[in-house]
Amino acid sequence: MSILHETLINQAEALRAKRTALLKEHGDTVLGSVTIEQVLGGMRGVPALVCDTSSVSADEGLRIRDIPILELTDITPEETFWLLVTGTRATAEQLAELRASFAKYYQIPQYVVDTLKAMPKDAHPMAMLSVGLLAMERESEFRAAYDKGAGKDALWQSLVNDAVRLIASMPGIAAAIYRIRFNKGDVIAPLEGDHDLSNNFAHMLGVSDDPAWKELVRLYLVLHSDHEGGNVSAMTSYVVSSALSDPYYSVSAAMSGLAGPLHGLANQECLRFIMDVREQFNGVPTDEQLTEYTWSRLNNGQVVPGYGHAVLRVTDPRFTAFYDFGVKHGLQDDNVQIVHKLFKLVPGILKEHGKAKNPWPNVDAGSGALLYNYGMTEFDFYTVMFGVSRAIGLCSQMVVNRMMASPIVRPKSMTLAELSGKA
Ligand code: HAX
Repeated sequence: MSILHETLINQAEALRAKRTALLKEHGDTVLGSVTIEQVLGGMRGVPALVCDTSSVSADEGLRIRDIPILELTDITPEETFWLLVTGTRATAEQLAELRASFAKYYQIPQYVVDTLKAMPKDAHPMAMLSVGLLAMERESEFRAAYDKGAGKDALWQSLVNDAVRLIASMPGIAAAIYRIRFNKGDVIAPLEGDHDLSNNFAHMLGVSDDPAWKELVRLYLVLHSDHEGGNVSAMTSYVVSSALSDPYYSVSAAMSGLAGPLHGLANQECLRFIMDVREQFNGVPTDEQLTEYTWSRLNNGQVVPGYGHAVLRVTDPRFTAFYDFGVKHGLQDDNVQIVHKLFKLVPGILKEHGKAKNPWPNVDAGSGALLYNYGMTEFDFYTVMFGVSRAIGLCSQMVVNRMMASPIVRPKSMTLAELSGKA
């Protein structure tokens, strides 16, 4: 049994006991009411999910296990996973074992690479990511344990093994997609030994040897890892895994949600927007030019990518972390300058426009310009980078929910006629 299993074993019992006690003593406590606007409006603000790994408040943004994300910008993906799934900061011994467990799975099965190579040359990298994960489903220990009749309360243990393998395989799948889809040459083998996940990912991508690039990959993997339970990708994996589908199915489904332009694909759209601005003005526009450009976009019924959020009402702290990274490394290229100029101008424009509830930048507003700066210029790939990171949070949420023995999700839908009858 791994140190991670040992750490979680007591927590699993405590979590189940807490859930049972809450149900028994407070099961009929009313949390709020649901309006027709919420039913018709994407369930905004309906308190209907449990997520212990992280929380997002309107006025501060992401906290992982109650620690503000801006206090975690120096940690590794391994430390992030440990913190998300256990709620504690890992010791050196715990981290060493986790890193070694990940390293065992950096090499992905050849059949996954062959499957990716067999896909159409113009397949979207996110479609390839979902397919790559589904191809690996046969490796699931969770499904094997279920098939062998493992009891409901024990299933989380094989889920932990799947989580470790899936998280460790994501960089290999993603890097293979990058190299195959963008004709970058052979797929690069992982580093020998138990290098940490982000170093290994940076190596397998083969984009740059710059230490700052490695630092950016690490930061990227930490910042996108989790964003509570109500966003499209997290909720998708929550629902799918509640049917006891294994993590390969659940994360693959979540990646299909992340591929949407209003969710993870926004980072690709953001850079496209920035490049359009650069092309239109042959470089960095003046404030007046950028203001006019943004207004014409809004008047055309288009959104400003990278701005607005369903929950946040302040600048996303993850945007701040990327912004600070650019400043720390003295990045000054046109794209970075346009990101800075948009940050100065867009909130005022969106406020005046009066539609968006949140005029401030979200995580996607600046990340693409940084990736581009270090030589990852294929922005169709950016959401895959996001997906590698998000798998860490999705798997953590899945493990915690399974430890709690959460039941299948089954809310009630209503017809429009039934809703009208309530009006
Ligand atoms: N530009 C222009 N209009 C915007 C806007 C923006 N950036 N953000 C919101 N609005 C508009 C909405 O389209 C909506 O218009 P309608 O009433 O005509 O439908 C109105 O303002 C109210 O929307 P909201 O309540 O403020 O925002 P939502 O919760 O409905 O949507 C979104 C949140 C993030 C989808 C939205 O702000 C948006 O489309 N932003 C641009 C795309 C983007 O950056 N997405 C990434 C989000 C972060 C993320 O999940 N990453 O994975």
